[in-house]
Amino acid sequence: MSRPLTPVAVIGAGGHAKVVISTLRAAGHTVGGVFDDDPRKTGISLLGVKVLGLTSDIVNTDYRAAVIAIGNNVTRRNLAQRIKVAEWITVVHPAAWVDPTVKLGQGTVVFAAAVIQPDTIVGDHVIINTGSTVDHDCVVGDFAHVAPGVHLAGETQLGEGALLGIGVVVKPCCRIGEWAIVGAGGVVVKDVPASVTAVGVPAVPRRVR
Ligand code: JB2
Repeated sequence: MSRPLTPVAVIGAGGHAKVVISTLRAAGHTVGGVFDDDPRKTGISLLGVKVLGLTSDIVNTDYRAAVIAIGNNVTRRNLAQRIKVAEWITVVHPAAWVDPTVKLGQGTVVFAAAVIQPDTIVGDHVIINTGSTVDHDCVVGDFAHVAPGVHLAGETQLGEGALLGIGVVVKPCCRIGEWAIVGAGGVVVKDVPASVTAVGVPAVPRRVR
């Protein structure tokens, strides 16, 4: 008989958290409670799960497993560094396809209808959002976000904290640097340097942050 999964704490009480809760449930987890640093959210319910307190309150609970459910990449990184839990769990929706050769880091979420193809490596606390595809031999850095409907062709590399907005398409073998952003609908046909925001078709650098 398989061991029941331990209840999971969700960190963040916004829109992204709703999708994370839904994905956790679809994957067979029980969501025990939500934590958020906005004190006005304490006591509200998210998909029937109560916001129990601030993130600093987690240490006083029995939750051993948690997932950070905040879309902002910098915030996710900062919280991952600050909060101590026994396990950051990795969640894959049962309606996603992740090839068995793929490596997924801790705290990473893969939403419904996403596809990740062979020999791709995905880091920690990454969001592979609804209906996105990551083809073979890609590398996706820690804290990156692949938004809904993004298509990453084979052998592309996405640096730590990079954000690909909704509907972005990336040509094979392109490299997108750390903390770079590609705006919604952009088509990447050549490398995007670190910390640059690129937009358009083809995507061109607009500014350096
Ligand atoms: O710096 C922070 C911080 N900033 C926002 N530290 C901590 N501890 N918490 C923070 N938060 C909390 O994250 C806010 O109190 C709020 O409850 C939550 C963010 O909620 P929001 O609905 O604004 O965004 P989201 O992260 O849930 O969703 C965004 O990202 C998703 C990927 C939205 O853009 C969604 O549309 C998107 N799908």
